[in-house]
Amino acid sequence: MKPILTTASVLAITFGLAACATTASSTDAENAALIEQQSGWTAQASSGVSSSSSDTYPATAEGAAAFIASAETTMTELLERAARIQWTRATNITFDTMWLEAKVNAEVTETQVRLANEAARFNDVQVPADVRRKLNLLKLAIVLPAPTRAGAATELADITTRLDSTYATGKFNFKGRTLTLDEANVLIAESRDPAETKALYEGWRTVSPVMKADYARMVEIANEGSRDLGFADTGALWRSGYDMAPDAFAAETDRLWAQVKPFYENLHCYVRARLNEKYGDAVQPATGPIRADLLGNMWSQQWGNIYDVVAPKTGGASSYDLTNLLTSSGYDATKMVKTGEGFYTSLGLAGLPQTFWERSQITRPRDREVVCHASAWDIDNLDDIRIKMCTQVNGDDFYTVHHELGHNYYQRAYTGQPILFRNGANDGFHEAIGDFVGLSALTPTYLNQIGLLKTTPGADEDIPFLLKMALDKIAFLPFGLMVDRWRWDVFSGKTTPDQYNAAWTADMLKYQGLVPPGPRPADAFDPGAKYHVPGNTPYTRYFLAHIYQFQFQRAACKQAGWTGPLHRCSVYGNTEVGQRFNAMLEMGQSRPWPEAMQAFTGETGNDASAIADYFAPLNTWLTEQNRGKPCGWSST
Ligand code: X8Z
Ligand code: ZN
Repeated sequence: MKPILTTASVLAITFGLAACATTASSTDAENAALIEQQSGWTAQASSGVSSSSSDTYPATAEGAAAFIASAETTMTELLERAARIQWTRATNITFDTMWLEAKVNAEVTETQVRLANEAARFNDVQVPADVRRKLNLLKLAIVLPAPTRAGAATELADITTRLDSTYATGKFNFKGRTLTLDEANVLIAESRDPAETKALYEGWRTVSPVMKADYARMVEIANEGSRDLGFADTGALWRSGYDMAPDAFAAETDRLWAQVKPFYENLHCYVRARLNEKYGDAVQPATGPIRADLLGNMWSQQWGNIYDVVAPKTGGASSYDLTNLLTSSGYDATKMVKTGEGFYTSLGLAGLPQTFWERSQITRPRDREVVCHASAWDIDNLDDIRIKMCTQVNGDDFYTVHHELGHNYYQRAYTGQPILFRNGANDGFHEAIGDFVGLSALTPTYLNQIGLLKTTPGADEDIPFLLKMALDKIAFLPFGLMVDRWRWDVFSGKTTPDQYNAAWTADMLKYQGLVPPGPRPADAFDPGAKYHVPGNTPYTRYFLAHIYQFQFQRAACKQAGWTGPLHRCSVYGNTEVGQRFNAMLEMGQSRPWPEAMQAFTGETGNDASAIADYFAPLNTWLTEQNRGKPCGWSST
């Protein structure tokens, strides 16, 4: 069970974060007081207490423990059954598999909401801290709650399965060919013809207008469910999973963004100038926002694919082209996954089970519709771990393989925890594990060690390498923020359905400094063309992961005794680092996330200084390149 990143329902069953519980024994009220003292948060009351459990589980510490034991048994059975059905639908989308999935997802939501409400019976009961944490998790783990009225969970599940399947099966016409998203992704990465990139950008967005009405209805139902659980709206529920008050969490993301924004603006300025040089004023003006389709990615979220367009002009050195290295070395999809596994085993972690290889979907099957967006699954919460990808032999998917395996290794590390704690310390941690490994796996040193690069480049290649990394990692930051900024406003009602697309475009401009290649049609629903929106995967996790992975990298390299520049450090083969890293993973969600962070890094907070350390030489270089150029853009 608990696949990381697939449908709403799947996410609904990945447990979120509980409130901080540092006392050995506490009531909900004491717990709330403690958190309030630490973070200014006031716990929200739950309502809708079911009477069915009151006879079975008295409002005592023993009653609470028995209730939790029973909830854990219920969820263990239900989540495994649900995951097997969800896997079946995601790897074979038909009317019947959608029907089956919607049915089980409705059952999961109903059960979760019932358990969350029943947990509220113990709000004023003195219980051990781990029981309190589990009681809280029962509520916070629900991604899209339904209200308890008859039919609501079924309507919600029908909508979410339909949204996810519509995205997965989306196709459009391009130059007389019918393209899937994975084909379009390759073309937009490689094309340097602005007419083509515009057609690809706009073409893919023809799949989503049909989703808009469903999406708006889904927001209504989930908000009703969230309010029943005591949250202001679904966005507030999502922001409550970080061991701090939801408003404090939003402020924390603002703080982190303010720390990294100057760097993003520096990169934006440099890239805009180079695009202007290549395409001319008519395509890319020298000032103002960047045209979104010119950046080598369907959502302009990672820009590394246009490295060739923006590569430094002086010095002669260039960053390696990983896609070329993989294809010229005869890699196929399976070899890429085996290589990824090899990195994890070099850290002293066990190899993947045989069933991983038998049951994973590594490439797109030709005979049926599937969800291609990459995900990692833990079907039975024990050892039936799998990935589901439509892997292509290129640099992007080399990164994605390491990313997905990070999820699987986390899942396997925390199997020793009770089921309600088998999850990431917070969702950003889950996304950061594989990304951290990827930081080593993309170093020239490592690529040389595994025979992909013939030589290890010298210091003159540092700037090209860092530029390539920044195009992916720094460019991602505002995107990582804006997806949920848009959704938070939608869930709060600030953005109404008639404003959906205009608000999305405005957020692109505000955070990323980007504009679509042309006016958007009146029926456009561009957010629906990004997987995580119809898939209902909260997205701030990726923003956090882009901060955390550098904190992990800095700590790991320090443990390894590395004294060189951070971006050249690889922990490949370092079993000591592996052991300490795994100790953090084994904690799962059993403790507030700062404790997990501390266990590995010695730090207790979100800290953007590590990403700044990693990219420091590039930031200096970019400032130099941008000298005398107008930077920034206006958001109005
Ligand atoms: O969705 C993913 C992973 C699965 S959790 C492939 N990522 C985000 C995206 O593709 O938008 C990884 C980076 C950001
Ligand atoms: Zn992921």
